[in-house]
Amino acid sequence: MSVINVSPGLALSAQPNLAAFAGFARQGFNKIVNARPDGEEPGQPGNQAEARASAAAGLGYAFIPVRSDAITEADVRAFQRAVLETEGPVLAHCRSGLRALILYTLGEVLDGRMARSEVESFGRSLGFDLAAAGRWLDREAGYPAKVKGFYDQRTGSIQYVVSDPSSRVCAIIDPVLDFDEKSGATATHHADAILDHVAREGLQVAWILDTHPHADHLSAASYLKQRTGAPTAIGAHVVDVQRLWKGIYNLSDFATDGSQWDRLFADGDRFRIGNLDSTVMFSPGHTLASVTYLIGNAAFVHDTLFMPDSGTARADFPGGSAKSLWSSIQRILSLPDDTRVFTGHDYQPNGRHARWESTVGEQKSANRHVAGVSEAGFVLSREARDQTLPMPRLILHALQVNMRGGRLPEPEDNGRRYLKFPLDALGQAAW
Ligand SMILES: N[C@@H](CCC(=O)N[C@@H](CS)C(=O)NCC(=O)O)C(=O)O
Ligand SMILES: [Fe+2]
Repeated sequence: MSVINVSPGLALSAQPNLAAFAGFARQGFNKIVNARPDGEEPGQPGNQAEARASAAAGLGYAFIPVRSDAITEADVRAFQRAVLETEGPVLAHCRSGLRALILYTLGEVLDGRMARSEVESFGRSLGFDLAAAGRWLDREAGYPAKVKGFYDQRTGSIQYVVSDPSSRVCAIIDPVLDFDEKSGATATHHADAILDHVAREGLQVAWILDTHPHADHLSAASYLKQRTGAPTAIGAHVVDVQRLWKGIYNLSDFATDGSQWDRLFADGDRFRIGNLDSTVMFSPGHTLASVTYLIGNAAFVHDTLFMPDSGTARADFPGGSAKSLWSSIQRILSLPDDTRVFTGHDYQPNGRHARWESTVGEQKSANRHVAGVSEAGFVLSREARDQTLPMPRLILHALQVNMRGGRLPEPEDNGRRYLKFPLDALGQAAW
């Protein structure tokens, strides 16, 4: 098996046989990176077998599967981390080695260590055609909105900073307030990482947006408003969610008028992020109040569609509806095929790295819950699957904070804040 050295920390090969893994360890490699989706051709060993062969050979292993026509920045960063985290060289492969080299090269250009003009000749020097990497860079450079995703491993949530490169104005979407339910501790590590990014890039925050009142994590909207002074916003139907949960929590003096946010968006409302035009689409189903933000050619769809290999969000929370979710998804899929789709969660199916960006075209052709499925079929399978899902770990913690726009409950007379839990209210336990 021929191995091509790319940098001191990285070498490439074509698809290796499992029998070669022990030899790689003897040659001094520390980790295998498999950049190839399973099932591309008969006889391909696949993720699980490669993970086992790596472990048996004493090698680390990372699964970063990509298709060369659907590479995203998350793939590039995951590949960089897999190499950087490893002391000693990594051997990366796909079918021919090309996709692994594309991932490496894109990271070098994004980080300014290689010029765009050097990409093709760098590829030729190693015997590869990197035209696809060049096309990726040119396409990204032409997008009206610049999107940076921040993944929260604890909750599988993706938070976004979306900015207008011409004015350096940005919006923050769905920021997470860290919460450890075992100790009751709150923290702002993720929100502060977003603020660091904003400061490093010289951005001005114009909006702090939530797509819906989250049921699985606390929103950092209120904290970020305190830190930046930017207005907060959410979908106007949040008032229906407030009414519903005010009852569940038995809160007597809680205002259910949405006054906890600076702006409530109705379907079709428009707003600006610098020179970027943004439109709000009402997208109910996962919750009563969910919205999609369409910013430039980027749709922030949160918990409607997940990545094509994951499918769709659940629709069984109080106020949820699989039928409404289907309609909302169809509306998203009626956007132009090249619309970029940014999802709100990724639960890393099959042990792959976290990914969050796709296109309407990819979703239409490959979403495992939606492509080639009828409305009736979707509703049936969505409802059946939802019956098997336990409630999110933090649903009772999260809603009472998120229906207050991400504010924690007021402190009691000892200065401490407390959460409150209704017992036997949701009726969906997984014993
Ligand atoms: N295990 C997670 C599940 C969170 C969850 O239910 N996520 C929602 C979005 S808020 C979902 O749609 N999940 C789909 C699924 O788990 O298949 C937790 O406990 O937090
Ligand atoms: Fe959600």
